[in-house]
Amino acid sequence: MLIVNLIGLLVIALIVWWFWLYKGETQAAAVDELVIQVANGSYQPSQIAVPAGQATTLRFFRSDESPCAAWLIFPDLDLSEELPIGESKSVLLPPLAAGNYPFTCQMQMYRGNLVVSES
Ligand SMILES: [Cu+2]
Repeated sequence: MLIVNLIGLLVIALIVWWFWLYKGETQAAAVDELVIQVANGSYQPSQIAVPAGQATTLRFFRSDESPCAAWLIFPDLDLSEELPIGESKSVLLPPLAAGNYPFTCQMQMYRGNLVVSES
């Protein structure tokens, strides 16, 4: 009985970690060359650094067939884009002020963060 409870707790901890705590690696590479992979329940990389005050294009490549992955949402920018499966999709972002702009799938299971900073 105790073992079962422990396993249950472990599974919960793992889920919490995966969906809310795990950040992935920060990607500082030039955004022009970056393709963000949408696969296996995550955006890779999930942390994207872009300069403030200039329009940016992000490229997303969705290989995940889960219907939930179909929509990319930037709640703070009032922006949502449909991502086709197996194609690269460019998403245009307006010039932004410095700050963090999270992006998610429809149900907020996939999470990423756009880090905008003054260069
Ligand atoms: Cu989702």
